[in-house]
Amino acid sequence: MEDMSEIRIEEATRAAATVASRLGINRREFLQFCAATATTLGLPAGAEAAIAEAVEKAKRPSVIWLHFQECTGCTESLLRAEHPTLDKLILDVISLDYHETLMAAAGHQAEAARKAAMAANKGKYILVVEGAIPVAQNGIYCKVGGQTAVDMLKECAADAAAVIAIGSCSSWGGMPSTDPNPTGSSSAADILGKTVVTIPGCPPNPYNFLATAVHFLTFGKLPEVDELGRPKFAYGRIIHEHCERRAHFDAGRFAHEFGDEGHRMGYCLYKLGCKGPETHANCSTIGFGDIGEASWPVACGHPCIGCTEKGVGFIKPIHATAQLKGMSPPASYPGVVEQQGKTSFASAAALAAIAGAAAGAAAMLAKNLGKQDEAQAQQKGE
Ligand code: FSX
Ligand code: SF4
Ligand code: F3S
Repeated sequence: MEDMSEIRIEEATRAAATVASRLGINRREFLQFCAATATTLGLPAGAEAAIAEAVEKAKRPSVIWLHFQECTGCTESLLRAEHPTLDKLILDVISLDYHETLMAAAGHQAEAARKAAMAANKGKYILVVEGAIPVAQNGIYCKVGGQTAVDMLKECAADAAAVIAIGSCSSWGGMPSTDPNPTGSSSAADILGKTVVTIPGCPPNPYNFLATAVHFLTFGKLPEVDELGRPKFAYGRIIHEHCERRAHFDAGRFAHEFGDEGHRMGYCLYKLGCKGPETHANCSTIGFGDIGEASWPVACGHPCIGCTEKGVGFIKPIHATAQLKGMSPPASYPGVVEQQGKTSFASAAALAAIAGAAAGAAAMLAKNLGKQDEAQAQQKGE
């Protein structure tokens, strides 16, 4: 066993050195990324070696990325990921052959690039769909290159190896489908008449997309999904289970108004309409936007609006109280002395991982553990 793990470590180290020099990043940073991705995916110890090797050797899958009714926040959030900088990594993990926001080409040139990429990778490319697809009045509310979104989606999906709907808009209609939905905004699955892999969130967490792409690269298939097409590693649990304010919920300590004493003390936001108890996502364990703790809505003092949950986000009134679904005790409780709701991201992520939650616990764990050490050292100094 020991020999095997030594071989794997050697392989991972060698692969990491190759990829790191290819990307112009440091090897340690790349290995941290592989380990964090493996943990995010809920894979057993040692899987980081397979990931490092896949990123080194596997042929990058061609990706055609379509934009329809949306705000481009999904792409924006991907561009803000920093582990290592996504622009380097994503372009090394996938071959982004068509992406209207990022490509330099425009007009006919862009359309020609899409058709060429589809023909060259027929049956093998991944189609990523960002934005809802309007169906009212024969789809005239969204056209690209003179083609309706409905027609373009069907054309591109016909020869795709897999379809991933990124963001709530393409996953289930999202913001554009808000009542009364005048354009008939629909999901990619509705248009294609089949379940597709969905990465909902408005915007979605970039690591959930990245981990899904790395899974495809490493294992040649997309990760296991729930009945709504959401990867279970990221959407298998409700936010409430690992929320840093959960101890306040269980103790009956709530904020009743924005700015009241309970709100200032970091109490539970349930009575302000937090939809954490009925929303499946890993926001509470992996945070958002690479800035460590306090980097997701609830930590910032805003109730979760359920942006990843069909039938909740943009559907239920923001301040209506959530339906308490599948209540279970949390895997861990924040310390009772942390009256201001300031559980560290690192400890929440580590505990979730230890509990075997496979809830996407550690995308930024290594980095934030570093921050945690710095903060503790500073506190001691003081
Ligand atoms: Fe939708 Fe993407 Fe919301 Fe925006 O483009 S999921 S509107 S954050 O970003 O599709
Ligand atoms: Fe956290 Fe919201 Fe649950 Fe309160 S209701 S514990 S703020 S997820
Ligand atoms: Fe969305 Fe709620 Fe997470 S609003 S980003 S699902 S905390």
